Amino acid sequence: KRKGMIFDLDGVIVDTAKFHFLAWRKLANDLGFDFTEDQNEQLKGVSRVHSLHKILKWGGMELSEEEFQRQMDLKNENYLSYVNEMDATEILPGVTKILDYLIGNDIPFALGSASKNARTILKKIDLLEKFDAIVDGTDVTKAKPDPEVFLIAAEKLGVKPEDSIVFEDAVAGVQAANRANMTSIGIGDKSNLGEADYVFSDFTEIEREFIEQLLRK
Ligand code: B16
Ligand code: MG
Repeated sequence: KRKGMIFDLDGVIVDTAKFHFLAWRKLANDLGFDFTEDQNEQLKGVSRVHSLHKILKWGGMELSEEEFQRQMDLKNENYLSYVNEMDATEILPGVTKILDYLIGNDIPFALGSASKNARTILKKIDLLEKFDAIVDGTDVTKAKPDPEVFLIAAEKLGVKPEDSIVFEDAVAGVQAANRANMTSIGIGDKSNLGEADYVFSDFTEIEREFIEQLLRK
């Protein structure tokens, strides 16, 4: 049976969440309020527009449409200044090994990310050419937990949803994978990723036997 794998980007392949946090926090601070790292958890996997809506709510603020757009652009510029400094050393532990295993065994894999900067980031870390398909924030109309991003990715890989395996660090992403009828693998903390079919703290915890077993199913 032909199986395929779909990887989220932020929090799975690289930890760009720290850069998003710095950039969103600067935006909040410039507007005169602050938010915590705990609150930042709620921004993971969430689109840029939705993130700003949430943050403004925390600060009890409203912006005109024009100012909203301006703040979003400023945040992105600031975020990209961090991204610009990235290189392949930022790839999270265990990721390269699994990608090389998939390539060596002719198992197709895609990126399924909410980020509009996904291609820029993949280029910085030298992974752009390795993926068989890339689906990101520029390709979708509905944000996670809507399954759209993963359904398009599976289609591009030529695999059925039920034969797709998704790696996700965000609750919304795990929900999207489940709604797509895919196997969901949470990367992170069991306490928030309980809805996933399997949870691992990071890729170094995933044994080759586990992957082989998933592929045989
Ligand atoms: P951008 P993922 C998501 O990436 C991030 O987790 C989320 O924090 C961010 O707001 C979203 O991308 C949009 O990113 O502003 O670059 O378009 O986890 O789906 O890879
Ligand atoms: Mg993520």
